[in-house]
Amino acid sequence: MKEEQLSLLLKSSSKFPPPLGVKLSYGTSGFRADASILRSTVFRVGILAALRSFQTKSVIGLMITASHNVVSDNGVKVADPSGGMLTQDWEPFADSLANAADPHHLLQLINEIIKKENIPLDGTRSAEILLGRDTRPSGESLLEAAKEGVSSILGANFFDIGVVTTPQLHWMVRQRNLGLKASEADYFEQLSTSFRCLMDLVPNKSGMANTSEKLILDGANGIGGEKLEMIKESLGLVIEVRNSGKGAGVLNEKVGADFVQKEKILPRSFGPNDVGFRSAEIFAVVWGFRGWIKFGGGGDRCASFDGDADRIVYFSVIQETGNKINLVDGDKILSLFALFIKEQISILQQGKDGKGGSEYHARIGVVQTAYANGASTDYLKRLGLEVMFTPTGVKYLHEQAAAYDIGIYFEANGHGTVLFSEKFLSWLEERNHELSSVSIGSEQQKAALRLVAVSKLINQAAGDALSGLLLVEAILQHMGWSVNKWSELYQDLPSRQLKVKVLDRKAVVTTNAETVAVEPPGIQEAINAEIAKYTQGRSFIRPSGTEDVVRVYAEAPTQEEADSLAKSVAHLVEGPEYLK
Ligand code: G16
Repeated sequence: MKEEQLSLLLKSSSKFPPPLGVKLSYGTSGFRADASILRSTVFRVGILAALRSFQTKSVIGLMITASHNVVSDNGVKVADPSGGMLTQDWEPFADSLANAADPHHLLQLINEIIKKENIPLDGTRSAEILLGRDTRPSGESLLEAAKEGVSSILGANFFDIGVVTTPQLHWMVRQRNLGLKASEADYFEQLSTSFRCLMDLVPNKSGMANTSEKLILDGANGIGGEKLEMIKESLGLVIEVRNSGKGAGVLNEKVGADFVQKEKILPRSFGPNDVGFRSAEIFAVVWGFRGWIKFGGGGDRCASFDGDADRIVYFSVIQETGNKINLVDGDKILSLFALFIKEQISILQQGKDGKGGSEYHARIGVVQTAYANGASTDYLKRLGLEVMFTPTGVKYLHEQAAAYDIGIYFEANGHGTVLFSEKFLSWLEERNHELSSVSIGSEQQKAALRLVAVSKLINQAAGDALSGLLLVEAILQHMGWSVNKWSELYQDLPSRQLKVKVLDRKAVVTTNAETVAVEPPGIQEAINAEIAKYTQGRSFIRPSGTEDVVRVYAEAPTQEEADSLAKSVAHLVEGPEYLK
């Protein structure tokens, strides 16, 4: 390392002392903690991102967000050249840099990374880092720390893209590295063009009763609602955004996808006096149709984003029960996408007529985690799909999904996307081209066009609530389905999720895609004994990688049983016997 570089690093890092007595680790989705202790971590991740950019000779992303966490938390994560999450090989570097005790130790670690990864810091190249942040008040000062981190590596430059959704940052990194247009306007343009293309291909538009009704979005008081407002005029949909972040509401507080999915109740601003169910009742009286609302003909179509708009769930209001909802979670979004894509592929293959083009049997794979509702997995298997399981964290699901021609992954919490392989896309383009010369306007050509549009609409870099919402909307139109009709694809098994605060969540170690706890000793046997009290019960525990808690999940034939199984397993976790 040159003298100039050494002294620059020593000088800048002395301005960012690490918090005393805190050990941070690059968790499920980067570093997350109370924002007040994160300046040094973000500064050091800025350095890491610059090194990664030099090593890969590509644009790298750095996002300041704590996504679904409380507003006082913040976090930082890195987007790799593909636009996906930082390669897991580099996570240990992130951990060691974040926890270096002083500037000299930090320098030593940086030197080790440079040597190990053969990083050319010879002044002949430059590096570029895209910096984004969500709406958290702590974001601005942390962004300054990131800028200092990047700038303390000679030749590294940052480009501040401002307040964006996390998936926008991932998308922009991918586009930049593919040499494609990468501004926010380009992102909106790609989404709205591909969405409108899918809408133009909707069969028999006259039957679309419910999906032409208003969609009400809960923006979690974060950035997603604001971005949807910016694009909605170009979509031809009627959308009302609530919890947009412009009012008095607090980010993620009793609002947003995480709250709605875990609590299964209405978010704030969606109570009986807010949501349109009074108008639905008036409608019902006029037409003499009260039962129509209850049994799936109507009800409001609502969706919730999380704070940085990388997750989405849908719901409708259950009319009789105050704040209860009919939740349509990530598993059902996955099922809807899988059903639609499978249908288009089979139309396309039926049309294989030997008039040019090669046979191509697209391999469709579905990836879930242990949180996936058992009924969703059964449904997907009944569709004839290959279902894989990984630990929690889109970094794991994304990697698995990328092994297929079409890989569809979703966590039950609404985080996911659909990946298309380059090989499949080239075949699709070719097939589309052939069809446009031999059978223009045929069902096969429409199926090919739909699949091309889906691949452009759905974010290829990361789970994206905005693009996910538009794909759901287009498919509901295509099917002529209401949310309630969609929800009837299968009946969820009752489930319950709880969080337990313990002294050291890392004392829980799991295996088998997090379904078995191997540590602390004896706890899995105790969990098994609780499960055995129920016919067809299922439960597991795992340490969260984003919050300081152990998560408990339980599934059982009735809600009461799921609640009681979750409660007894939570007791094991919080009791003195296993985790002190
Ligand atoms: C992040 C990850 C998700 C994960 C979630 C919860 O989401 O990207 O894959 O499901 O955290 O993780 P854990 O249970 O380990 O706390 P987000 O939306 O918070 O970025």
